[in-house]
Amino acid sequence: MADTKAITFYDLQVSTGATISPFVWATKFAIRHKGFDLDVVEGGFTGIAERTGGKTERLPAIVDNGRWVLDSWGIVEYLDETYPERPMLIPHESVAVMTKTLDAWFWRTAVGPWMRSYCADYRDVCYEHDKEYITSSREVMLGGKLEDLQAGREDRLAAISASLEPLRIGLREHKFLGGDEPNYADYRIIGSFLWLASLAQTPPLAADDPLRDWIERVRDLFGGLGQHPGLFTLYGLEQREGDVDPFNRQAGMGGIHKRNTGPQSTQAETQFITKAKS
Ligand SMILES: N[C@@H](CCC(=O)N[C@@H](CS)C(=O)NCC(=O)O)C(=O)O
Repeated sequence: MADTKAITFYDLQVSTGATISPFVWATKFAIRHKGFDLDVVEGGFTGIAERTGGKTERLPAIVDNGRWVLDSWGIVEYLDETYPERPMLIPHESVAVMTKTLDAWFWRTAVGPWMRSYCADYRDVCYEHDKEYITSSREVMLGGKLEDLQAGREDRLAAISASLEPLRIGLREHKFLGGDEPNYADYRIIGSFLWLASLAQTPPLAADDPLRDWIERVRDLFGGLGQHPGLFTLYGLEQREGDVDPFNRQAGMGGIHKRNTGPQSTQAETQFITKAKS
């Protein structure tokens, strides 16, 4: 690789020093994927506009060769367009479509429900000077008091985890969402898991969750970029009597996951589904 220069990176952190935002996490991984170091400008939620000289109220933002680039997706497009000779984040337009689809599903299925289950933790882990702003802005965003929304989360966490089965199925046969090598889809989803790890004071996933392999594999990339000591553990969700299984323990998979190699491979299923007739 030509050079290992650093890109100026505006971070969004909590009191442990860990990054919080899924967008910011995904962008950290994206910059390292392109082979650049991060020249981090630290800070929390309040004062983003002042820190960036009025350039933005939202993070991430980067400055590369004097050029400001805003927005996580905008930064990825910029990096691939400006440095096509370096490993691509979005090697084909189909990866953009699939990544946006997967990310939208993941937010609806997991990030939203987790946000409502951890919103008081989210506020509590912020810097003291951010807490007032985070309380008032997130209460408007979520439509209620943070403590009230978070209450009873133990009754919801197993079901949120269980709803991630499509991701488990996809990763059962592949090392990364990008295949043998990670791409931006991996960084987008790990960004949301690391957002959760930055604040979740009760683990959201079971200790033996099959997703753990992929999560830790991605966290370990780039010298352990996703292993910041301020992060809380994601594993250790307690299963109580009557809780749904937090993941599917029967590895049965049909549809595109079960290869049709001729009648021999479908015989048992055919016998089963036609047994009423015989
Ligand atoms: N479309 C933007 C969204 C960025 C965004 O919403 N960032 C949030 C952090 S998750 C932020 O900067 N929030 C500051 C605030 O809440 O005041 C992107 O992809 O970068």
